[in-house]
Amino acid sequence: MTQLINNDLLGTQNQSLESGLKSDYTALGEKLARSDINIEAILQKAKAFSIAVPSWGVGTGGTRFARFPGQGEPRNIYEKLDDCSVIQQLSQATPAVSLHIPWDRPSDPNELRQYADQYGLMFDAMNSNTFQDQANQENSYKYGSLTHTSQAVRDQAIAHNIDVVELGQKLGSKALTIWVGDGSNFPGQQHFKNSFAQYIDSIKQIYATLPNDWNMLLEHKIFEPAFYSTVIQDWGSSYLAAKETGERCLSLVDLGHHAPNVNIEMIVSRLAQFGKLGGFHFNDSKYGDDDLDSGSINPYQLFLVFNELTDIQLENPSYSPFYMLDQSHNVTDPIESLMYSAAEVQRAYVKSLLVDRKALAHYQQTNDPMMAQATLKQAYNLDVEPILQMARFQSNGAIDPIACYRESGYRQQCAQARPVDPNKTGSGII
Ligand code: LRH
Ligand code: MN
Ligand code: MN
Repeated sequence: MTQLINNDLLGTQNQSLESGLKSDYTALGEKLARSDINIEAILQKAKAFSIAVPSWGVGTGGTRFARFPGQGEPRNIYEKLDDCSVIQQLSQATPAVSLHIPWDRPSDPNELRQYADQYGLMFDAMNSNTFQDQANQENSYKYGSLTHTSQAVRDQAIAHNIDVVELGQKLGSKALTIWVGDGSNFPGQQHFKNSFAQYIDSIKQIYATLPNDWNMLLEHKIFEPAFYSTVIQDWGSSYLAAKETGERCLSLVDLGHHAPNVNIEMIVSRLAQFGKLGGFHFNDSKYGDDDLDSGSINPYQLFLVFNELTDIQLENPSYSPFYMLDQSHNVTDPIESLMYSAAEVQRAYVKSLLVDRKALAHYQQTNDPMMAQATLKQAYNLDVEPILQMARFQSNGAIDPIACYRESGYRQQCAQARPVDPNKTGSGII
């Protein structure tokens, strides 16, 4: 397998941290044993955890006002995969990449698959894009896509999604994620019922062509780019559309796509209870769709989301929604941020495994809110870092991925090999 970070460097870095890690791990194991928790069983689950990296996340994003390109940014999907392979090599938690089409459209899908293969990378859910006009496209998405008033525009958007599925099949993907920005900026601009009916009609046509082993994931978002109304603005609209469409059509929760203070963990529970929770875009947010690194603002919320997921998995161990990161970097090195985020999501998962569920059920049953929340906090407050580090170490990743990455000089090498494109220094998103 091709590895872009020198393995000798990785080995030397790990060696310098190994004995400290072993004592921390032993100490944590002893502490957990006092609560009848076997650290080895938790370690195995941590090692099995994985989350997909968004192809667009390895580039530096922009704001609506400006874009400051990072050094050595990937210029095409192959260079994006190079960066994703580094994230996987060091974090050992991100074996798959989620593509966005047409941003990542390969001229030869087989060649792209082989390129990913050399790194041991796979392709996770495919994302379609009908929120932007593309070159040589007959109709504009200025007033919407799958929900548009014009049948011709809807047909174009439907055809694009079908095309993305066909491409995804060649790459070994198993899901299509649909997010549309369709909506309106002014009261009265759009007929609520008609636009939703048009959306459902459009996705049914896409669903009809979906391979049997694929899922279709509907991603809702409260606002932006539409600022008055958005057709798929909430989990309710997403659920209704998914339910109307078919069994393999599910809802996807992007953590940043809700109003501040919304109880996202309860949305997770509701969708799962009715068999419609299909996947996640993990990130963090303080105000809106901020696309900040996972766990950087509200790690407790992330833990509470995983607390629900672990609860569901106890009943249904084979339940495995699609996990993806979706973040955008303006001020950090995207590789560092993605490695850090993957570990934060993994940390929330591991902590959720430590919740004393018997005790929690008892406190819920006996209406003891103090002890119920203390039971959750007991798991949340544990420092599980030695488990995460050991999981990476035993899987040939880095005990300290960011230190190892910085030491490798990978970014500096990319800066040499990938000079900044002067046409991409302007303003605007992505
Ligand atoms: C929309 C979104 C969606 C897109 C991505 C670029 O805000 O979260 O997932 O595909 O950003
Ligand atoms: Mn998203
Ligand atoms: Mn978003």
